[in-house]
Amino acid sequence: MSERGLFITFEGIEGVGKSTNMQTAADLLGAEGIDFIVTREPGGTPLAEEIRQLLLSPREEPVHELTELLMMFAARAQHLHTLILPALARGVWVLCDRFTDATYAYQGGGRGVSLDRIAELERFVQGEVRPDHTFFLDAPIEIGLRRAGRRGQPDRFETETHQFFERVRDVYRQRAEADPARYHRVDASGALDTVQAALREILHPLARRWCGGRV
Ligand code: Z5A
Repeated sequence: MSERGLFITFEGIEGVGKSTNMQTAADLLGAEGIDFIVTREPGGTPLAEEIRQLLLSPREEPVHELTELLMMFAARAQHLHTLILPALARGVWVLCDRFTDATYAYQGGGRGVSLDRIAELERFVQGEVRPDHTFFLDAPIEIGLRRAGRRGQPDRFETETHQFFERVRDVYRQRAEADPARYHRVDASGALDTVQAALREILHPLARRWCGGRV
């Protein structure tokens, strides 16, 4: 039986470089001969991507924070149980752009939903499943928003206030500090090659150890 793959997530405020650095991680795993998939939340399966569209589209009707929360977890249930867990069971690594830490940060920190309520849904949808490692790419809000601002039409989250993103970042930081075994905080404010080097320095030993355990 193949060894279970590792579940690696990338978190941080928008524009910090999650997608860019996931590509760096993918290149490293490819060079090590590790099978992996790259996916994202909300989304990752056709149904979950449809929910993503509903969540991100700007709309006139105000979206209640509990509706948003439940839609995040509805997409996650589909993604986790039909794509992520089967891949991990086959010995495939999963690189995921955001996961439940984003719910604590955005719906909890940003929207003010109780963190206990989020924890209840996390247990309900995921049982004991948590990412094995989480790269928390951290940079001041101004930097993330400036990088993200180079793109087109803003989505429903991108129009939020500076204070909203400060609360989001605060929750990420608190969670990262509370569990240093899982979270790897990477300073994402500097030049891209410096950030990529920091990421490789953490990921490379994990990949080597996993490959060693396989032989
Ligand atoms: N959301 C939620 O509320 N609750 C949840 O549970 C989940 C999500 C799962 C969609 O996420 C929204 O869903 C998200 C939170 C909410 N909204 N917000 N905000 P998303 O992940 O699809 O959207 P995003 O965070 O806005 O992704 P992004 O803007 O694409 O950011 P990124 O992936 O971190 O950045 P990037 O695309 O890699 O880089 C942005 C630009 O900066 C690009 O031009 C890069 O070349 C450049 N870059 C990257 N790194 C550097 C460095 N180091 N130096 C200079 N330039 C750089």
